[in-house]
Amino acid sequence: MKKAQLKTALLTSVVVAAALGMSSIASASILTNGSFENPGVSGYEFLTPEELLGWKSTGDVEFWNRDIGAQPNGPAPADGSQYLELNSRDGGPYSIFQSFDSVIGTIYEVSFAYSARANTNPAEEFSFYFGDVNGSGDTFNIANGNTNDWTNPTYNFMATSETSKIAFTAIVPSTGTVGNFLDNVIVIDAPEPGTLALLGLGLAGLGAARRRQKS
Ligand SMILES: [Ca+2]
Repeated sequence: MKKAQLKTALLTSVVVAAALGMSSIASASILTNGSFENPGVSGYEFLTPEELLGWKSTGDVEFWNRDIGAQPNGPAPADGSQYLELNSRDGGPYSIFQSFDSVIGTIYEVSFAYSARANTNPAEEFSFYFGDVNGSGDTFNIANGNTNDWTNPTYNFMATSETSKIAFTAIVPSTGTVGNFLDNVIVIDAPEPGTLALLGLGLAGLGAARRRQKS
């Protein structure tokens, strides 16, 4: 390999490594236990707020594990082997939420999977909140009529506080033990267009360098 080729190859490696590094940082969720995999349960189990990892809740929630003792009334997990049923015990309305450190002015991408519970009234509904811990954020009411399959919405939000919060709260049903499955809740720093554009320019520059060497 000629010296110039070696230099280009090394430079390419650096840029590719940087790109891979960026993508792994960008894809790491800020949330803890967003897929409801911990603690592992057998079949389905009610968990008290004290038993939850990462999340807080206004009351007991229910974790389902579909690898152990598969249940007939829910879909396969959207991610991993467990998911959450928001309505779990009499009482309610049920809310599960998590706070995380955020940078004011930064855009965060939030995605999750939801499904209505099969074999019940499919007209389920829950609210999704993103904002500061005091509640002055955005709330979306989501009709949840898709049974035995997942719907995967994605939202972008700008943080207005150094501590942000997401929350899911049951609306229909607001009481009772059945309804509103959630899984694979992910919060990431949304990739900034400027960073991607710079990376693109870098790769284009490498291509130009290669073309110059060949000529
Ligand atoms: Ca999961």
